[in-house]
This record gives sequence, C-alpha cells and structure tokens, in this order.
Amino acid sequence: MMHQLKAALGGMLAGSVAALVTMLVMLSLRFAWGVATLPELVGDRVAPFLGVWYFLELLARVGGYNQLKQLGVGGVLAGLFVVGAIVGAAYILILTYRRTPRPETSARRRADRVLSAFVVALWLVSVAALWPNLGTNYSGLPLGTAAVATAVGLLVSYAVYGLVLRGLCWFLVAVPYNAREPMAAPRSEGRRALLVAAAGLVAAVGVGAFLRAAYRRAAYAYDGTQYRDPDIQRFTPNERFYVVTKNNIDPWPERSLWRLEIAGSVQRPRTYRFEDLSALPAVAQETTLECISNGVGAGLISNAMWTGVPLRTLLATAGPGATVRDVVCHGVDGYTDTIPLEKAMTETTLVAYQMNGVPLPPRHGYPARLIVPGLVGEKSVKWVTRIELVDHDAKGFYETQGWGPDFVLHTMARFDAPDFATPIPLGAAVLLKGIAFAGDRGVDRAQVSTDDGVTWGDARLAYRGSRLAWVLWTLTWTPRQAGEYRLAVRAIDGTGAVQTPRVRRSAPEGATGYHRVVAHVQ
Ligand SMILES: Nc1nc2c(c(=O)[nH]1)N[C@H]1C(S)=C(S)[C@@H](COP(=O)(O)O)O[C@H]1N2
Ligand SMILES: [Mo]
Repeated sequence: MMHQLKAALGGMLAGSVAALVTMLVMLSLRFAWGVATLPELVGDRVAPFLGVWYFLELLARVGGYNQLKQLGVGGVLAGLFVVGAIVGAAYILILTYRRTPRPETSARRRADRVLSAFVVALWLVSVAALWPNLGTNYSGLPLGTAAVATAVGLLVSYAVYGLVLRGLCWFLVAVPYNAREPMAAPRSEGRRALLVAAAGLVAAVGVGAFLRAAYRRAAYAYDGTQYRDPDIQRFTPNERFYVVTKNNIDPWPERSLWRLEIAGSVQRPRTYRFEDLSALPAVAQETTLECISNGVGAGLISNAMWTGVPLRTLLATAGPGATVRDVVCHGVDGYTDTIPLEKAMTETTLVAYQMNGVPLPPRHGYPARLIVPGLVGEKSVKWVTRIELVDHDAKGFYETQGWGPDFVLHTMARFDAPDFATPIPLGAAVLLKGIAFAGDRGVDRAQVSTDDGVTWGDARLAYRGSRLAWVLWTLTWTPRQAGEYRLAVRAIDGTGAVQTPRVRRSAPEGATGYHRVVAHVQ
C-alpha cells in the first residue's frame, strides 16, 4: 500500500513534468510556425456555445473580454497540468503492478501499450472535438495546410508527453527487479525523484518565460480600443482605430504563405496569392466600421479609407453555383462570419489590403480583410483566407453565440465635444460636435435637442463623405439661462428615416437609443 502510494506520487511528479514539457512544445510550435495551441483551440471551440447572455454575464463577472480570455487560457493550462499528473500516476501504477512474479520487460511492454493507446486516443478525441477549428494558423497558412499542421502539432505534443512520462517513470522505478519485494525502496529513489523535480523546475521556468513573452505580444494591450476624441477627425488614424478581436494573440501572417481561396459551390475555384490580388483593379472606398457591441455614445466605431478589390470581381471569376445562399468568410485565426450572396455581390463589399493608404496593420487584418459596409463590424473578417460559397444558411462565430440574426447597422449619433463634465459659462457660445452614422444608408441630417428631446434643431454637417461613412456635425449653442440642460442627438438617414429613440442594449442586435448628455451652465 505504502509502496503504491509512493509510486503514485512519483508518477504524478513525472506526469506534471511531462505536462510542462508538452506546454513548452506547444508554445515553441506557436512561436515558430503559428501553430494553434490547445488553450486557443479549446477557447475558440467553446466560446460560440456559451450563449450571448451567459457570455456577457461572464464578461461582467470577470471584468471584461481580456480577463475572460486569460482565464480560459489559464484554465486549460491548469487542466493540462492536472490531467498530466493523474495520467502519470496511472502510468506508474501500471508499470509497477505485478500480480505474479514475471519478467519486468513484460510489465514495461504492457505499460507502453497502455500509454501509446492513451496518446493516440487523446489525439483522436482532440482532433474530432476540435475539428472545426483545426484550420487556425497564426502565421497565415491556408486552411487545409493549417489543419494538417495543427493536427500534427497536437500529435507531436501528446507524443512528447508520452515519451517524457515514460522516460521519467522508468528512471524513477529503475531498480533491480526483485519479484519478492517489487517496490523495495532503494536508496537512489529519493535522489532520482529530486532530479525529476529539478527538471520540472527548469521546464516550469521555461513555460513561464514563454508565457511572459506571449503576454507581451497578446492582444490584451489593445483589444477593445475605442476611438473617442474631442477633436474627432474624418479619418481615424490607423493606430487609434478601434479594435475587437477574439484572439489572445493576433495572427501575424507571412504574406508569402498567405493565400485567398474562393471555394465551395463555385464553377471555378481559385486561389490567389497576394500579388495576384493586388494586381487586380482596385478601388479606394471610405467606410466606417462599428462593432455590434458598441454602446450608445461609445467608441467601438472608426472610419478609414480602404483600398481593395470588390469581392464580386473574385466571385464573378469563380462563378457562384445557382443554389448558393451564403458566403462564409474564414480568417486565418479560425474566425468565421457569413454574408448573404447578395451582399457579397454588392460592389461596395471589398477584399481590402490597404487602410488609409498603407498596408493593413497586423491587428486590422494584414494582409487582407473583408469590408462589408452596412453590416456590423463582425462581418468584416480580418486576415481573410477563404471565401466559401454554401447552399445553406450558415452561422459565423458570434452568430452561433447568439448575436443577431439582424446585423444591419442602426442609425446612430454621438456627442464628442465639449467635455460635459466641465460646467459651461453662461453667455458663452459652445461648439457642440460629434459624429452621425447610418450604415450604408448615408446620413441626411443630424439634429440636436437641448430640452430633453422636446424640440430638435438641425446641426451643420461639417463633413459629409461617402454614403458608407460617418458624418461630422457641429452646432453652436448659446444657452440663455443657467441650469441643467438635457441634451440629445439623433440622425436622419439617407432614406429619410429618423433614428429610433427606443433604448436597447447591444445584445443581441446592437444598441439603439439617443446619446444623451447633461450640460451644466453656470
Ligand atoms: N478574423 C477575425 N476577423 C474579425 C474579428 C476576429 O476576431 N477575427 N473580429 C470582428 C469584430 S467583432 C469586429 S467589430 C471587427 C473589428 O475590426 P477592427 O479591429 O479592424 O476595428 O473585426 C471583425 N473581424
Ligand atoms: Mo464586433
């Protein structure tokens, strides 16, 4: 009994060390070739099934998307460690279990068989369970190649676990075989355990260093970046453009590895290299992007000039099948979203490779992304690598989570200046400033109310660009009396429809209602 307990403890030690080495292998593959790690794959596999309400509740409980991502990664790593330790204990018990005195080699062979069966089974289960996510590759490999790379990466990681576990356990129990006292503790046993623990320490330090490096490169530093500026500009500077990403670490695709595939239900599937894409006739198009989770008055909205190829050029070349309904766009990060074929064939839907005149920055989808005017930012898939035409109604990452089903951008307006936290001196003329946006419908008018929505006056449209972009509005206001004023702003879109006053939260179809502020005049 005592011997078994001691053996099990040794096995747990060996198993934990093997698990740490496995993490080292996964992290090395991630850093060297962008191979998706188990925590990333599990997170992406699970996130869409949380349900939007539970997802938002989790975000609120843990403090935000970044925190949730980190907890997810930490949780899977901890799970890996625990499972590694338990399997280690099981393995060593099998290795040292002897019902009858028999040659040690047969015990080892039995243990080998069990362990390799376990490794293969674990791999098969992982591949099956993570099947839809295997195409993820952060160096930008095309989906098919990426899937193979991920599967091989998992196999290598699990195999390394098995080999290291086997080696360490054999090292721990390598005592002269004696059938009569199988686990008689030889003097060297304690020293060997110490050596294994030391190896574990080295591995742990390695994992720690990798995780710190990963943390430095992580999207946590910028995910959720909002663009608010009292001196708001027509074009958002690239480094201030809002960011939303599902990733812990965003892809950094190699342009030479990257491909854009037009696949699925098409007559002529095609694969474009970056040079092929950029050789096609391009357009420059000003388009504002806004996230579905942007709150009223918030800053998950920005505007840029995008240069790229109309998606319909590529689709026309491929020849969509007669029964196509949806277009599924895949990012190299395993993200997917869908647009109806009709939207994909609209001339303003682009595959863009430049943002405000320079190549797309990595976090905004380098080397190419979709720009889908009129629909929420989710649809503008970054790091796009495959555009797949399907005959059914498909759902993307966030739609599976429960967002939507209507993804048409709502008409919105926002105050950007002045800073209403500071009181306004009585008699002064204040310049009210802001943006107004109506998806792809264009903005006809922006109106401001200084009496809590009873009366409305037209603001001046200081800048009015493409139908697909926001407008900047201004209004000079000179309050006549001291006191508290309730201000609101609203837009009227290009069809003449007035922005809805109905207050709705961002889930599941985007926030609505007027941006309201309180001005103190004294
Ligand atoms: N591949 C990929 N594309 C993506 C996302 C993502 O996580 N991965 N996030 C989407 C979401 S939710 C939004 S709002 C926009 C944000 O684009 P931006 O970060 O360039 O502003 O990208 C969309 N495209
Ligand atoms: Mo978004």
